[in-house]
Amino acid sequence: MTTVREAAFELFRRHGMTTIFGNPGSTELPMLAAFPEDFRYVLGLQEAVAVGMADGFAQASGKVTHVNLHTAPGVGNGVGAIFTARANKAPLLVTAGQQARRLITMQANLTNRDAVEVPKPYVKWSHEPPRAADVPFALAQAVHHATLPPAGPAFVSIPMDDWAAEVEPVDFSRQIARSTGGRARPGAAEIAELAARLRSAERPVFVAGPEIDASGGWDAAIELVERQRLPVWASPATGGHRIGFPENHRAFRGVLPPAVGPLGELLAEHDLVLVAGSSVFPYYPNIPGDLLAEGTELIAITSDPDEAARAPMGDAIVANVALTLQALVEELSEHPYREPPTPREPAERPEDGDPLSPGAVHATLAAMFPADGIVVLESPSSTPALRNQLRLSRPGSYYFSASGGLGFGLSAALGVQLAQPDRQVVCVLGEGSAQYAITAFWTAAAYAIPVKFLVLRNNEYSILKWFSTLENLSGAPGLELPGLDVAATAQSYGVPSATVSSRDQLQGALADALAREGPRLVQVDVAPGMALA
Ligand SMILES: Cc1ncc(C[n+]2csc(CCOP(=O)(O)OP(=O)(O)O)c2C)c(N)n1
Repeated sequence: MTTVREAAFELFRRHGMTTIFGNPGSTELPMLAAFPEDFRYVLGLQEAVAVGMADGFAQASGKVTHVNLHTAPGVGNGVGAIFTARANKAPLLVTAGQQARRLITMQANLTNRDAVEVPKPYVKWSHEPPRAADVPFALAQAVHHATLPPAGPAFVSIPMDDWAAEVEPVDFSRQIARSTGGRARPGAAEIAELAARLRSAERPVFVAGPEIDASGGWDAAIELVERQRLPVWASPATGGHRIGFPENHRAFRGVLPPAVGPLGELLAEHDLVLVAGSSVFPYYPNIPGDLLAEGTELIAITSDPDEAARAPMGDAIVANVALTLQALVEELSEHPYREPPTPREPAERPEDGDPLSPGAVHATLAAMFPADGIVVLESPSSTPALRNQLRLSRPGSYYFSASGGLGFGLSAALGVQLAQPDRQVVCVLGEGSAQYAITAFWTAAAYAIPVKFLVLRNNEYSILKWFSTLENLSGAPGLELPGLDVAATAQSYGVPSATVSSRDQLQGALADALAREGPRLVQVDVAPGMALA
């Protein structure tokens, strides 16, 4: 006979899930005891950090990733990060310990009451197996749910006495031998029709969404855009958790505004909008206007049926984004007469200012950014400035929280770096955002994860002040953040840190951080306010 524990670890092995993120409690010890040597456990000191690290690892490795949480309070701590992982379409197996079966009904201490209900709105599947012997099968199902499109988290609650129970080896072998694939091609007729609409459009435009990168459609998107001479916009930054098109390409125009009115107006000059790999659209905030101008048509390509169904306008093709773009490329040759778009201006270097402007900080970073570097970004009021100054242009170079939930950036950066050890991860944070996952600095130091952190300190929640003005709201408390020192905090967790205020100091500190091994942090004092360039 095989134990649940042996069966589960064999299942994890078969799926390449040998890195487990987590925060343990007594309900998880039976799973973790005698931890196999071919597995690696990455400890987060709070569950939101463990989930965020797993999210970054899953996205940057393209593999389903296991995060193990402590019973009810641990799952509760992790829920905000699970919500973000769902928005990011990160394939996660989320497991949590549960009280021993015979003690659940009497609600002994640590019982996770109605365990499957808590994460339910934010996971694709939530389950507590009815029998110990079902645990490996439930884990297998969760892995398939997590990876099939749209990818996302799936949850299994596991009573702590199940691990030692026995399973039928035959059933188990059948279950772990299964593989599932969801890279669906669009129908030939759909492709022919879309190609014809694209060919005959007068002023078409391409909107590049995060799923281009996640599906491996980067080269096909470039080929299609070049052949058809399309101008390109990135989908709004609000839901754009990855970059879908090289931002230094001559066809690239910029990042779409996220609110209904301005977005509709910007697209009004086009008769056909082809959206690839984005919802239509991750709107925010509520600035009313026309969703789309009279005379503008829209077609979206997405692997997510929910995105296709909930779009307020336009047609949709539900299929793998990369395969659909490749099929379009095969169908379409060079457009015979359309003019290629004129390249936009290079980014202007904003005035340094005193304190430094966020744009000047990002221009400084851009000048020394490693060619194959990766940015993990959570610096809300400087997001547009970073996108404009860095103009990232390689696949897998950018990760951002699609849900808007903070705490993703700092933790995900560690997961991304673990998944991509040969590329330098630079994590750009606001000092307010850093607080939501502050204990991740300990993991960075303890596991020598060589992320370089750049923290912009403006002593306030700048973006919330900007939103207040935009929405004509005044008098809100709680928008000032005096006296935070992320450098001192990170240093106390073991990450060598520096604080700078001038451009020369910033240049020196960044160069030093990039040249050294291990994690390093540079905190820079910046002027408050929204930075658009
Ligand atoms: C979990 C979570 N709590 C609260 C918010 C609301 N929120 C959005 S941006 C922001 C300010 C972040 O501050 P900081 O990182 O200093 O960035 P700045 O706005 O100053 O650029 C807050 C609190 C959120 N998005 N997520």
